[in-house]
Amino acid sequence: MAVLNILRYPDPRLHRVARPVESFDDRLRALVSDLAETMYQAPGVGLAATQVDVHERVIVIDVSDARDQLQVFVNPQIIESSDDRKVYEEGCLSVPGIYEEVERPDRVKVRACDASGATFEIDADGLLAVCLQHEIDHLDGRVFVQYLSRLKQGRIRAKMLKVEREPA
Ligand code: GNR
Ligand code: NI
Repeated sequence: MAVLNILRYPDPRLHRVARPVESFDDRLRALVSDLAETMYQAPGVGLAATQVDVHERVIVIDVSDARDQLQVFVNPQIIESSDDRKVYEEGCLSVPGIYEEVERPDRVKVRACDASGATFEIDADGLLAVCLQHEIDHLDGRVFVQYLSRLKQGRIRAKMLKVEREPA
């Protein structure tokens, strides 16, 4: 188990497209365990492997209040999205301190595998639906700030580069 370093926007590695997992082995289970530990320590409600510079299609999510309902999604795919859309104020561990409204489909159906390779489907709404879309975007190299205006993206980029230069 290890807490991994989380890449920060505008790191270009956040824009790599992750490849599908092919082997459901101990290495994958170790990655899932490290992602979960990193997410809980942050703390965050979700984490995509891309954020820790591992470009494989693996996500962990826990939207429970007690932080005891870990959900693992390997090779997740959105197979249905609602026409209804909803605005949610999103944040991201890779863009610390920035919270902005993003509009997305309100409900999604996702097909994925668990850490042992068994396929399952889930109908998600609320925060889970937001989080699944936010995390799958990470696997496709997209960060939520890319949904904002060019002006806001520029301001966020400048702020992140400034913070990066300041000592902790
Ligand atoms: O911890 C997180 N909170 C959050 C809040 C609103 C919408 C999305 C998220 S995901 C984020 C963790 C993260 O950056 N995952 O990639
Ligand atoms: Ni994020």
